[in-house]
Amino acid sequence: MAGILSSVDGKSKFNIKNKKFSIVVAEWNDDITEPLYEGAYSALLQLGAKKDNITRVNVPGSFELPLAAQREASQKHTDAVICIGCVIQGDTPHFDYICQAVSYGIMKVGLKYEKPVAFGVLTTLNKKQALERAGGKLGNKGEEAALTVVKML
Ligand code: RBF
Repeated sequence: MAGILSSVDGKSKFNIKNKKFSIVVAEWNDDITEPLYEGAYSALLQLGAKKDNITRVNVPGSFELPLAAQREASQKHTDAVICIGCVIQGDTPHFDYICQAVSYGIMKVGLKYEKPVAFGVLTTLNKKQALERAGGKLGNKGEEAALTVVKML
């Protein structure tokens, strides 16, 4: 896989084979969130995580990410959570409400449980910007979210 992982200097510096990850994925805009999930999942494997230690949880939309992330983070065995979503601006102010609630909610979960909880949520003005960040010319932000929690661990 090209992208940010190629800039990691020797992945063996991460010893995460016993770490347990949850990836929470919003189904809204799933043409974007699926490649983001794939990016996060394969990045974890490349960095040394074991398949059996990666759990996937789906939620309807990004607004539901904090609750599911909280449920995951509260499990004693969970070491880190990656939240995946894509909010695209429309004609009404819903974009601002959703983005603010989701970013704040996800941050609170990490602080409450003192575990890395990554914000792998695209907040874009249009679909083109989202595609560029979900495996397009600007990389895959799911992959970056996975690398972030591994570094935090
Ligand atoms: N969820 C997303 O993950 N991305 C979106 O772009 C998005 N747009 C929405 C636009 C409107 C007008 C509404 C009402 C919801 C939208 N949602 C979106 C869903 C939202 O995250 C949540 O699932 C629902 O509001 C139900 O709580």
